[in-house]
Amino acid sequence: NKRIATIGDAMVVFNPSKTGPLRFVPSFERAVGGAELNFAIGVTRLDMEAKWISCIGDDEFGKLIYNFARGEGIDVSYVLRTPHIPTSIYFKEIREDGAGKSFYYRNPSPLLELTEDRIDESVLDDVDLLHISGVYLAVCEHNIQVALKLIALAQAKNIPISFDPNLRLKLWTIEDARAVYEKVYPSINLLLTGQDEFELLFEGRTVKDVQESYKIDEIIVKKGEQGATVYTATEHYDREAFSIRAIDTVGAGDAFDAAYVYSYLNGYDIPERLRLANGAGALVAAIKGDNEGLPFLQELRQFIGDEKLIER
Ligand code: ADP
Ligand code: KDG
Repeated sequence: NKRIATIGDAMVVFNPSKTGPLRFVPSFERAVGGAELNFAIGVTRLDMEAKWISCIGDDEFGKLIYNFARGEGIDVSYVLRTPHIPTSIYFKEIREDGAGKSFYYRNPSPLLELTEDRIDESVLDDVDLLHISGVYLAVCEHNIQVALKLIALAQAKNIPISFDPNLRLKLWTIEDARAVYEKVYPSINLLLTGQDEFELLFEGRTVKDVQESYKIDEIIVKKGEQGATVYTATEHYDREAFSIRAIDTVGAGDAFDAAYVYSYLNGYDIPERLRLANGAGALVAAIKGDNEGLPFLQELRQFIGDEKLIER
């Protein structure tokens, strides 16, 4: 099986019991989230192996997250615990159309304790792809140094790198994000970005221009209910989304990334990767929660119509 590594914060998520402004929501359901952990769950459910590098609080919520990640079959041998900083949490607001808004309680994040010197050179020894997301880069200042170390290690071992900017303007400014991402783009093979995010980050530059300046093999633009487009140096491929009723779109992008990376590492052609990735994104958007909808391989195949679902 192929194996990926990723690094990032995880949080206890409080999902609202009803839609609308948070101040009118009286109760919440506790779940677990965090962009990179969602990604790790996504690839694991698709029969790959995932190493999730992190640091969580040595508290009740940290124990919950640790057990949850283990339960999903993720390699947690690089998950540190700190008694000094509480595990991050966030509350989610959901609009009628399924769009979500996050209210974070994650500053400081336990990732403050995961410094560069705690990353062992061997961490990527058995890994086929490194996935970095912008949430990680935003959470603590030193994370950029840690990420650059991992990126350098990956490059030295010829391991492909995927990057999702996952721009969170509640965590930092667009200027800070742009400056940090500039350091990452030249090293990556896959850029998995939302359409509006691409426009915010690159301010009117074309995909072709961005692709050529940083020599990115594939730029994958996610377009919500419009599906997604992949740009290579010479071609582009467009694919419609699957039709669903969106309940909670938070996490759809991570699901898309997981299925895209899965099919990329397994040698599928681009149209097929798009089909699987759109399918995974739709399945997460169709139910409440950041990662509950992440499909197992067979569920994904059934949803996109490759396998027949017999239920009686
Ligand atoms: P991000 O969370 O990164 O901004 P999107 O919201 O574009 O990403 O969602 C990622 C992918 O999930 C989309 O490209 C699409 O495949 C799927 N998706 C998201 N929202 C919907 C929806 N309303 N209907 C169908 N598919 C969706
Ligand atoms: O992509 C989904 C994540 O954004 C969510 O699970 C948690 O907002 C989150 C974050 O910052 O990681």
